[in-house]
Amino acid sequence: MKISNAKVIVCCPGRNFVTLKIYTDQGVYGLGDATLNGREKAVVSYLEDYCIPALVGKDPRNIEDIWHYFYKGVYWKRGPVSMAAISAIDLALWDIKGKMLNTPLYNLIGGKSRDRILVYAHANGKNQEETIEQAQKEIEQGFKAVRLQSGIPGLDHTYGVPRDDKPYEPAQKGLPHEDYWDTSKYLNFVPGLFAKAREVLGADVHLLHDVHHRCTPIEAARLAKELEPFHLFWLEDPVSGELQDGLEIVRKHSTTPIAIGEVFNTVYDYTTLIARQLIDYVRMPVSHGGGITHLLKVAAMASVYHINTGFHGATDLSPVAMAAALHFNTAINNFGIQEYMPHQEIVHEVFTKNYWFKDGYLYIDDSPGIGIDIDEKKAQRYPYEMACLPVNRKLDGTMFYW
Ligand code: EZ4
Ligand code: CO
Repeated sequence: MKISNAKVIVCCPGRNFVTLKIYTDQGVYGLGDATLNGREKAVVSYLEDYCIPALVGKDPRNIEDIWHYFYKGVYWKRGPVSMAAISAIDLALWDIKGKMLNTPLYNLIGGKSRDRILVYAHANGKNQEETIEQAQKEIEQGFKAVRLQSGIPGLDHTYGVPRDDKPYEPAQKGLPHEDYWDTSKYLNFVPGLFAKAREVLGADVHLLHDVHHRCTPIEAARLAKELEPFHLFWLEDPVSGELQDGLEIVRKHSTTPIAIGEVFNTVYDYTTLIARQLIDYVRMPVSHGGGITHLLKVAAMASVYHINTGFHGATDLSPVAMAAALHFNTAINNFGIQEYMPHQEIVHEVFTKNYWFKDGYLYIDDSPGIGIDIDEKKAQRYPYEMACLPVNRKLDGTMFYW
């Protein structure tokens, strides 16, 4: 069996997606998600100019060898662009294997550890009241876990909150627009939000929050400590992921669980955090962290330290990545939770959907492989539109983390 060809499909049904399609000489093809929000074209070039020519002629059944060909075999390794490309190749190859063996992906990586996948929703209001109201609506829809992000008094606009009445989508057309930020306003506000949320929503619902890399270690420690009475499911990215020793300071001061890694791309981003038990959840998704092949290793290492998964699942991960994550989550023992931001309807004009939400959980059907298809004609109707994530400045203009 041989890979006969491969191509990259770029489309923008509401937002940009990059999809890799690998064809075989047996008629079966596989799909992988190669979307890197705001840097899509870099991955397209990496795939088209360097990976696809080398893929043609290889036996698609040898997933481990092909993975290492593009990782170990390449001198310039790691980094989000090359790892998004490797991830897409890996997902497409697992998709092919599942289709060839006529079985869903989860059966190839251990079978079912569970029938349903716990997910968390996003409540993102312009102020405390609106955020808690939105959370209530989501709980009424059946969600057992909700992430709270709120507008901050004194700040024009905040991460996680839509600018208008449209659903939240951080990438905007054209060059990056500028957000403004003030950590002390943020730190003064967030504990009160969660105090009120617990009072209104009760003790049972899981509450989460994303700091989005914006605190120094001691600021993050203060926040994690002040949030302790409200028993968060997790506090995400309390410090920038590149500052790993900073987590030690947060850990020393608080028992609030910590989730990190949506911007990570290999196990080497995690080895310190896992082995020193500085985190509780790994967030690196299958579409950025080397696909199924590499995430199996990360999850295995995490499991040794009783650390669970909680994959990134924002709208910039295509339905291919979401379905692949659901197979992964179905199979492994140390699954924790899955982020779930439903795609707009227009996305499913292009991508099929083999998963559905019911009463707080996502379910996936047993179609072979990953189980998602792409309608290329429809994809063509929505051509790529340059869009970027924002940049962030402090109120005095100083460049900051977004
Ligand atoms: O900012 O997906 O936890 N979720 C997040 C997301 C990310 C975007 C970046 O592309 O932090 O909202
Ligand atoms: Co995040």
